[in-house]
Order: sequence, then C-alpha cells, then structure tokens
Amino acid sequence: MFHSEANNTCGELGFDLAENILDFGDVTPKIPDKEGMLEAVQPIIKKMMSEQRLRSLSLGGDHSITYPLCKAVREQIGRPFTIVHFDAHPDIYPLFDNNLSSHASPFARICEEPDLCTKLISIGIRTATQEQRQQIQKYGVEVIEARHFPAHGSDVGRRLRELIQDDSLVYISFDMDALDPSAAPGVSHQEPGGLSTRQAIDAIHAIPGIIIGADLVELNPDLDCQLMTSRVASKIMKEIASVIVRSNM
Ligand SMILES: [Mn+2]
Repeated sequence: MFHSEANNTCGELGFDLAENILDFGDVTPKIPDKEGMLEAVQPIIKKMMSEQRLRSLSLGGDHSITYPLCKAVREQIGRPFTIVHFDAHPDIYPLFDNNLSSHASPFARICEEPDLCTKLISIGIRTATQEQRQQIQKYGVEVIEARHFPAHGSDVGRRLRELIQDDSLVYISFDMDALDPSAAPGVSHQEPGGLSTRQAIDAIHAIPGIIIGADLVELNPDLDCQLMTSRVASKIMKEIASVIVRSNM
C-alpha cells in the first residue's frame, strides 16, 4: 500500500518517507515464542540501531511481538523508555490461554521489568476486565479510554505533554484494533466504539519526546474488505514514521 500508485509517499507533516525508510525485510522466528521472537529480532534491531544509527519501525505480527521488540530496542538504546500504546485492549493479562507470551499479555511482561519501561500510556482502551483493571492499577498504567476521547485530538495532546517530557525516549506500539472496525475491519478482534483514523493520527502527531522505535500490529489481511485496513495501516505507518523523523532531526 505504501508503494501503491494510488497515493504518494509523503506524510502529513511534510516528510517524504520514501527518502527516510529503509526496508530490512521480513523476520521469521524459528520457534514462535517469546525467546524465539527475541532471537529473531535482536540481530536486525542491532543492525538497524547501532550499526546504521536508524530507528526501528516494525510491521505485522500479533501483539506478542511487542515484548521482544522492546527488549531488543532497550538493549540498543541503553536506558528504559516510555511506551505509548494504541489498542482496544489493555493486553496486560498476567496469563492468557496458559501462555505467558501470548498477544494478550505483552504489557504484563513489559511492566514486570521496570528497567525496560518507565511509563506505559494506553490509548483507545474499551475492553478492560476487572483482572486487567487490577493490573493497570498495579503497574500505574496511564489509560486514555476511547470513551474519553474528544471529537478531535487536542485534549489527548495536552495529556500526553503532561506525561512525557520533550527529552523522554518514547516507543509507539499501534494495534490496528484501536481504530473503529468501520475504519479498520481487517483485524482479528473487532471492537466497536473505537477511534476514527483522524483521531488516531492527531494523537500520533501530538506525541512529544524522542521516538526511538515503533510497531504496527494485528493487521489481518484475510479479514479485510477491499484492502481498506491495509490502506489505513499504510497511512498510520506513514504518520508514525513522520513523528520518528521529526523527533530525531
Ligand atoms: Mn487489541
């Protein structure tokens, strides 16, 4: 979609992302668990961040990939960082389906390591169970629920500026189901009542700090209609790439 002739490669902030993105190809783990993913992403993140002095932006997979990605980025960057997380779901179950590294638990694993993440901010949440609310409280997660989202993003921007310093290191994790299914139906866990594409982009643009890495997860092309979720994902990718470029100039 990024290379589609139907649109160009410029983001809304004026950067031509074609000049700013290097594709490092696909990563396939030998064993699809936490250790297997870490083993698969570590060398490529190292190559990107230390050898080529780039920032990482990972596309695809389910949300379980965020923990190994954050571990790998943490190793390269040398200090803990803030995570801004867009999602319908808190993904902070201590254990889900008897699997510690499932798509429903990455932020439990991350919050258990204070030396990895100093602050977790979850945006667009609309499915928190009692168990997840306890986890949110336990780890002091800042939650901006979908129901508290204003018609446009400015209040969210103000809240983010209260929570994040200009010199803070920030990692962005964007689950496509943060968006309303009317905008992004091609996800495995559709949850009505979500953000509009505009609200999400405005919130992305409002993230302060220095963006050191990001992921965009949970796009499920098999469930998409007319490639519309892929197109929205490409747009979100461009705007995340834009704030990475802006904050690292
Ligand atoms: Mn989700």
